[in-house]
Amino acid sequence: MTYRWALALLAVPCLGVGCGAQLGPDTIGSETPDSDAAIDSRPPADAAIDARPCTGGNSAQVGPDGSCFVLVTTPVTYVAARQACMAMNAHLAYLKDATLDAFAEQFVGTNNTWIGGNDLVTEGTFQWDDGTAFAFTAWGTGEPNAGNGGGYQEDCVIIAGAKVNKKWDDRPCDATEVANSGMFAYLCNY
Ligand SMILES: [Ca+2]
Ligand SMILES: [Ca+2]
Repeated sequence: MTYRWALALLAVPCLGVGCGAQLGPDTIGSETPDSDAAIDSRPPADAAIDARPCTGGNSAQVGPDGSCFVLVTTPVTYVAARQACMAMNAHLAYLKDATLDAFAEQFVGTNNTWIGGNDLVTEGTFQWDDGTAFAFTAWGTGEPNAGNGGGYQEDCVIIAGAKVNKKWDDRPCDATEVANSGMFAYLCNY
């Protein structure tokens, strides 16, 4: 399986009960936690995608790993954000180390912004949309708090740009859980 195909499989929408079953050992094994840093070692077939100009959304900027981050400030649900990133042949951003996270926190400004993490498969166990577990984290104080102590479901992760200290916060994935919540800007990466 080529890396490119592995990425395509990993990009299949995967939310809710049974989601994990779609990520077989092959696809999980093909994306190690460090693979995002290995852009230079990607095969030629994938290089063409990464060679695209870094443009799109409301603003776009090359990150410290050389990949492209695209910020869209129109508030949408987590699923809609994921699909919008896929439509630009990208994915919601995985912030797997402090350098990437610091860049992303600065880049999103004051926007509360979806990144590609959630605990939809197992409550309390967050993972990136590529199936890798959270290793590095940058939770805000008291987060994740699962809806202020479990009062409601908070299963998707934002950079809380509207807060002074930003950092990560689990929030409802859509507006069905809490009125006027669950719709945020989003950060795509490719
Ligand atoms: Ca949760
Ligand atoms: Ca929270």
